[in-house]
Amino acid sequence: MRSLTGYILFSLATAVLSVPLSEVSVEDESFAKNYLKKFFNLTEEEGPAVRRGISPLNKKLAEMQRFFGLQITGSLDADTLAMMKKPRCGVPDEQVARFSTFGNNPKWQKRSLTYRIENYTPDMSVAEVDDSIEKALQVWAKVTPLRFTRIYSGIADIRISFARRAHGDFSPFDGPGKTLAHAFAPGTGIGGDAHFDEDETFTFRSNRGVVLFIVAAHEFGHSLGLGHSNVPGALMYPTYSYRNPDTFVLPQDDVKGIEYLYGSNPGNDPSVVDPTPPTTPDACDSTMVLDAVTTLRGEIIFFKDSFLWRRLPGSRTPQQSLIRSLWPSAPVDIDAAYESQQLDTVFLFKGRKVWAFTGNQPVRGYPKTLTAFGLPKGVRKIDAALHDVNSGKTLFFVGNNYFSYDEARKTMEQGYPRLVNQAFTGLTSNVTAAFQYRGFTYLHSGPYMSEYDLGTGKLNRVLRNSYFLHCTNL
Ligand code: 0DY
Ligand code: ZN
Ligand code: ZN
Repeated sequence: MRSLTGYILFSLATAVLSVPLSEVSVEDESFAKNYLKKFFNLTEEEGPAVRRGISPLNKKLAEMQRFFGLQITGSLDADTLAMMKKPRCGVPDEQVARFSTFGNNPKWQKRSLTYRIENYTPDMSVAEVDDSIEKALQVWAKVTPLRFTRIYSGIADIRISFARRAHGDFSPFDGPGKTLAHAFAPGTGIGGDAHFDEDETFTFRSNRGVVLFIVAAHEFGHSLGLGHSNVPGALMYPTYSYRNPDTFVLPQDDVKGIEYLYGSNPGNDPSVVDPTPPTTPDACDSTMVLDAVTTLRGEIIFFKDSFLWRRLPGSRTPQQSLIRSLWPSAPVDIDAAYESQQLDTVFLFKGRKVWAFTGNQPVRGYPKTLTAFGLPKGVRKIDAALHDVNSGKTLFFVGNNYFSYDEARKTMEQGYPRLVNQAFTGLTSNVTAAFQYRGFTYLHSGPYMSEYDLGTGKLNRVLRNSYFLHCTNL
């Protein structure tokens, strides 16, 4: 069996499973489990591996060890634990977990590969399937020396098919949801092949169902030798999230992964290639300027580009994910955000538009425009929004000014805008994000964050983003 799990099983069979977890302290064991849950998608699910006596934990340990180039033992040994405890910023760049390849780095030994579409899904037209597959292969061809030729008969390197449930490769599909597709690492026979779960609803570009182009591009990453990446936003991240196929650009992490295997595209003139590949913002970057910050039911949420970090009340380490995975209909690159605890609603601002969500449900009637909040028509965007729990007022920052919105009366207060500098001392540039937490008010300007006590009007101290948004341990 040469499936994804097959590779892991194969390497485990040759590995020593001698150091049992019981020799490790209970704290270390649960630390390791949490680490694997967070970064390597460890779940408690049953699978073929469980029946063979290899637990999901051992499997994930092996995966992680491969990631970091440690000895693959599948057990929690000292080296592995030490790697888990290394702060991410202290790790040399080469060792930061990101893209991965399979066990012995299988890759194609030729640059010209053939593919064949063996059957079609009834969900889409033939032309749409052909186009999605072709474009998905081009995603990789663009950044490598690899070239793909379609064949209509005979045995192709990459055989593409749609199937449901058991389909002859010992990795049956699971009905709608969960596994959407799988693919085999480079090799002869089934190697390189990509299978799509016919129980999914595939689409060409709508955000209902799953976009075949995106899933296929991910699967072909496997067909070419890439494993999963733990960088949120990477195409090879283990979970699907909707992206617009018309504007898709292969993220930086995936470019690095595939170039590591095959080198870059010799025909690419660096000045005419795509816009710089999208990168995932790094909490460890002390110069990062956040787009917005808000609370949400006791959590703090930090926004940057298409990403957010959630800082849960009990935990010091924020979790990064895509904005879309929390709110599929939300915008990216937002300007401002705030939470109204009374309405149990979070408002997101971008340009003249305002979105509203209660929990992860969109609120009916939104998106609205800024004028719905009583802001003058001339305001094209706001820089930040701050909800003051004590007064029930929400401040909207626009340039040097701010407005004050009365949440209870749903009107803008008289006598505004006022100058930001008159109410908040010590700010040297515009407010870029704002929020309240545990009675204090935080105004970001650039990478700095000023802590105010609104009761006394006093500036307490100037901090960095990292005060709340800790650099994650990886
Ligand atoms: N296939 O490549 C997968 O990763 C399987 C799981 C694997 C253990 C066989 C899979 O279908 N995972 C789902 C997936 O969508 C997970 C999910 O979100 N339901 N993977 C493909 C995918 C497609 C597009 C991932 C990304 C983008 N990032
Ligand atoms: Zn299959
Ligand atoms: Zn995958």
